[in-house]
Amino acid sequence: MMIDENIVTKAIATRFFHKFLDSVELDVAIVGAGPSGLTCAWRLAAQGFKVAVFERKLSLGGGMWGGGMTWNEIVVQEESRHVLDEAGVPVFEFAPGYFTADAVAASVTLASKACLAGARIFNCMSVEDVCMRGEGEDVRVTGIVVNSSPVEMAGLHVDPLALSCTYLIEATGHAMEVLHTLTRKNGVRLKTPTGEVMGERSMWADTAERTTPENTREVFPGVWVAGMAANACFGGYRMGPVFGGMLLSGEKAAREIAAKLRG
Ligand code: 48F
Repeated sequence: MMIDENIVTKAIATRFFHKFLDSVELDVAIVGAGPSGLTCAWRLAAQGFKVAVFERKLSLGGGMWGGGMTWNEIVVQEESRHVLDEAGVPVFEFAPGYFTADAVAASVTLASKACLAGARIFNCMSVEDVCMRGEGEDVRVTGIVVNSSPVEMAGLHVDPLALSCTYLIEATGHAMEVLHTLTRKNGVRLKTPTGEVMGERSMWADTAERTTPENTREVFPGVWVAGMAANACFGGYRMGPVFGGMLLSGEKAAREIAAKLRG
């Protein structure tokens, strides 16, 4: 068969814009394709919700690829290994209750599960702002404002585009970019004890793993936090290369948001 470059161009443009146009009104927009965001996307898409993940980088997996200090193995605990088991990632017991998995296998498999379940993945797109509606008690985040990552990296003066969502999930890890933008630009108070982003504390893996799922919740009308962002938002500790809490956090966000979407 002769390859016609024009057909290749039309195929990519047509298919991409079909995918993008179909994502302008979302049930859930997830910012960040780390382990919590991907798990959440997989679980929501598998239930038929319209969900898209926006990831600044070309690659998916966030901080999971590098394991600890680039030694590409991760640790999960008993309570969370079912997520990797269900995804088909081989898991090995190292010591009673401590399981390891290949960080690359975990990253690519969770990404694959999310994609194949029907989540739209927009890599190389950065979320730079949110859409707001209402005043006072009725204020709510109703969407995201996205731009091409190369535009952002080059510092070009190019306007972004907006998409709507019923729920936005901040899964950007340590950075908490969405919450910082939301509070800085709008002067609003979050549902944290201080009303602000509390910031992450130093390492205490045991406590951090427990509080990551606990802190996974709605932090502002329309905005949920998941993964490391949940802990950092509520002043929790960090946990290093233990990833069980990330998986459980993604699962919890998906479970609770699905229940809300179903009404
Ligand atoms: O940091 P990340 O892996 O998030 P996570 O799911 O997992 C945290 C762990 O990797 C690790 C840890 C121990 O378990 O603490 O750090 O909480 O992935 C966050 C992703 O969000 C992307 C970023 O490139 C990364 O891949 N991201 C950050 N800001 C934006 C963004 C943004 N504004 N727009 C799009 N993507």
